[in-house]
Amino acid sequence: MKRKTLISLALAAAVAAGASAAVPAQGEKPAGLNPSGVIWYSHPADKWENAFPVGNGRLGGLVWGKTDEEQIMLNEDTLWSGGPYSTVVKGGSAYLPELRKAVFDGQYKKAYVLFSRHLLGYPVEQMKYQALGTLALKFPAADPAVNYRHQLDIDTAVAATSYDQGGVRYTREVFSSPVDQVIVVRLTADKPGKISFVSQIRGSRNQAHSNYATDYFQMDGFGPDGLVLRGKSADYMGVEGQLRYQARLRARAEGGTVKVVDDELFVDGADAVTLLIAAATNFVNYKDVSADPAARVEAAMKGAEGKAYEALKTAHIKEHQRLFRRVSVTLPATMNSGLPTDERLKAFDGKNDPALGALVFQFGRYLLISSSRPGTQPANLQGIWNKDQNPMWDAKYTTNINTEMNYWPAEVGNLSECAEPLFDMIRELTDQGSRVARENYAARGWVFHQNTDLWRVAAPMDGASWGTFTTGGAWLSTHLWEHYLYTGDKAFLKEYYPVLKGCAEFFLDFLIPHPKYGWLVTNPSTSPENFPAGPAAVRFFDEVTMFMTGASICAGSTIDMQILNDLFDSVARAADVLGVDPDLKKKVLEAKAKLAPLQIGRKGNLQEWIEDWDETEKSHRHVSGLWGLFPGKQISARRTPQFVEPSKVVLEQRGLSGNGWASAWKAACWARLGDAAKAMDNFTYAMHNYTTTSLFSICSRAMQVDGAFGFTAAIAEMLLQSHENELNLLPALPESWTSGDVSGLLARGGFEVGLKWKDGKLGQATLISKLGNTCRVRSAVPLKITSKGKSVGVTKPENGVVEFKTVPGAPYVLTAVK
Ligand code: FUC
Repeated sequence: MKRKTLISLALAAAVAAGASAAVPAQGEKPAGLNPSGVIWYSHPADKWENAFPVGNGRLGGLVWGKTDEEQIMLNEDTLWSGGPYSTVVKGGSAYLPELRKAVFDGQYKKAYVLFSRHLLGYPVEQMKYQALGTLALKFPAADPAVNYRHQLDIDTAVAATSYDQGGVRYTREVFSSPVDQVIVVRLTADKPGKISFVSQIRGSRNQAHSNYATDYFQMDGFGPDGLVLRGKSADYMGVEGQLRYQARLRARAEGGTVKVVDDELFVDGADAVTLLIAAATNFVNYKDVSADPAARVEAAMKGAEGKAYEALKTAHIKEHQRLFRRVSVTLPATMNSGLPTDERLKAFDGKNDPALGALVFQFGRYLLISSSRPGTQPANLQGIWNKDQNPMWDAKYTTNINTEMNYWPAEVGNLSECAEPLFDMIRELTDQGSRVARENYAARGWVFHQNTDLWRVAAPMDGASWGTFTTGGAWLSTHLWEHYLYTGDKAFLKEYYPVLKGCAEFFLDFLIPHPKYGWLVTNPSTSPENFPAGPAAVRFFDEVTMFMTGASICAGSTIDMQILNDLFDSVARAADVLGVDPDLKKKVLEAKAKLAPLQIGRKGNLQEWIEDWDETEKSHRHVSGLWGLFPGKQISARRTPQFVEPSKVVLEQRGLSGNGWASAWKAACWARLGDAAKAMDNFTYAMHNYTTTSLFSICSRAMQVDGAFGFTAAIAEMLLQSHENELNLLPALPESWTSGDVSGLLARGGFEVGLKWKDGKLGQATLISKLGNTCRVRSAVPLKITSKGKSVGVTKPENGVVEFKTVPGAPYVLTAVK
C-alpha cells in the first residue's frame, strides 16, 4: 500500500473516532479533527508523562485514560517539603575580596572552595515540590475496550476518554475548574445502570526515596459518599515539614448506589456519576502556614456541590476560553494532521504537517493558563503535573533558564495576567535576597541566584559550580520591564520599581573593575552550567557536594554582562517614565557603559566568557552567551551586525542535540536571526527527541514544562517580533507554512496584531492600538492604512520602516501597496 493511502485510512479512522467521542455541548468545538486544538490517542497513556494535563493554576491532574483502573494524578501547587526557612548564611562577605582575587588570578579551585565554604547557602539544597496523590477508579473486569479514544481539547480544557465495552459506550470527562476550585470527573454510559467502580484517593510516597519522606498521610472515608486524604509535608534537609494538607472526594451518583468502606468508595449500577475533588494546604504565604486546609476544602466543596455538572463545565469552559481564545493560529493542515498525536509526532518531517506548529504554540498557552493564574504559585519545572515525592531536580524553580522560559509566552501570547505569580515571586525573593546581598556581598539591594522554592530562599545553592549565578534575580527582573513594555501599565511599573531599583543597586555595589581589562564585571560569576575548558581543567573533589568537579567560576560571564546591560537600561527608562531617581539613572547608565563588551573569539564565535575559552561539552544545552540575542535584545542584525555571524557560529557548534528547552531556546535565537529553516530544524528535532506524546518537553529523561512554553515563544518570534521598537511581521516564516492566519498576538508598545498570509507573503495585517503609541512597522514597500473602513493614508517606508500615529483603542488594517 502506498504511504498516502495509509495516511488516508488513518485519517478516516480519526474522523470515525472523533465522531463517536463525547457529544459536544453547545458552544464547544466538535471533538475530532481539530489539528491545532486537540491532542489525542487511540489508547490510554502508556506512562505518566504522556497522560493529559488539566489544571486551574492551583490544582493539577494528569489523566491516563485507562479502562481497567483509571488514574488521575493530583497536584496542589503549594505542597512542598519543609516550611518557612532561610538559607542565608552570615558573614560570607569577609571572604569576598580573597575570593575575587583568586578568580582574577586564575586560581579557580581556590575561588571555588572559598565560595563553597563561605557563600553557599545552608541548607545547600532547597525544598522539593511534592505530588499530592492519585485518584484511582477501579472498574469491574470486563471485555476489552474498543473504539477507544483519549483526548485533551485545549480549547475547552476538558480531557475526555470514550470507549465501547460489553455493548455499552462509556465516556469520562475531566477538568480542573478555576471558577469552582475543584477537579471534576464525569462518568456516563449510553445505557442505564452500567457504571460501577471502586475509588480511592491514594497518598503519594516514593519508596525509593523514603529516606527523604518523613511525611505521613492518612486515607479515610468521609461521610456516606466521600473520601479524604489528610497529610503532612515531608521534612527535608533538616527543615521541618510544616504543611498540612487535605484532599477530598465526593461522589454524586445518578441511579445506583454509593457506599464507603474504610478508605474506599463503591459506586454500583449508576447511570452517571460526578466526582468532585477539592484539595488545599495550610499555606498562606512564604512566611505563614496558618490556614486551615479542612476549612478551605469544605468551602470549595460547598460551592461546587450545589451545581449541576453542566453548570460546572460551562463555567469552566467560559473562564478558560476567556484567556485561551484571545489568540488563534491557523497553519496548513495535511493528512498527517489528523493522526493521533503520538503517531503524528513520529510522522512529522518538519514540513508535512504545518498545523503541528499551531498545536504546539497553543499547547504552551494552554499550559500557562492551566498552571499559572493570578493568586497561584508560578509554574515550576513540572508545572503542577509532578508524580513524585522526590521529583527530578526537585521540580523546583531553576532560574538560569527554566523558570524564565516558562514565562516567555506570557506577554506575546496575550496572557499577561498569567505572569502575575512570577511577579509575586520576584518581589518575595527580595526578602531573603536583600539579606544575602548584605551577608555575602556587603551590598545594598537584593540578589538572587539560580534556585528557589515555595519558601523563596535566595542564597546560592547546589554547589559552587551552579550557585555563582548572581544574575538570576536580574534576569527575572527583566520580565517586569517587559510587562510594562507590552502593557504600558504605569501603576504596575510604580509598584515594582523598588524591586527593579533594588536589583540595580545591588549590581552597582557588586560590580568590580577587571584588573586586566578595566571593564566592570561580576565576580564571582558563571555562565550557567557550562564548564569552560580553562578553569574546568582543574579537577577536584568537592566535599560539600560530594562531586568530582571542575570550576565554572569566573568573572564577567557574557550572560551576566548582557543581562545587566538590559537591566540597567530598563531601570534608567523606568526612572524616566516615573519621573524619579535621576541620580540612580545616571549611575546605572555610567555602569552600563563600562560593562565588559561582547567579544568575538578566535573561531569567529561570540565569546561566552571574557577569555576566549572553549567549552568542555561542545553541544552544551545552555546557550547563555546568546542571551543578548534572545531573550535579550543587545544583538541585532541591524544594530550590531558584527555579532550576527559569531552568534551563528555558536548556534551551529551547539547543533541540534541538548534537550527540549535547549531546542526551544535555539529556535528562538534562529528566529531572531530571521532563519526560519534553522528554527524549524530545532523544532523538528525536539518533536522527535525531546517531546512527550502529550507535548510536554523532555530534559534528560525528565518531563519538564519549560520547553513547551519555550516553543510557544519561539513560534511567536517566527511570526512577529517587536523588540527593536518596531513591528516586524512574519520575520522568520517557515517555507512550509505557506498560508496562515494568526490573531491576538501582542507586541511591545501596546499593539494587538493579526496577520494573514498566502504563498508565503503577508496579505494583510490588522492592529489594535491599545495605548495610542506611534506605530512603526518594518516594510520594504509602502503600506495602505485604513481604520474602521476609512483610509488613513498610504505611507512610504523610511529606512525600511513605515511609521504612523495611532489613536488608543483604534483598529488598523495594513496592506502592502505594490
Ligand atoms: C538546569 C539545566 C538542566 C535542567 C535543570 C532543571 O540546571 O541545566 O538541564 O533543566 O535546570
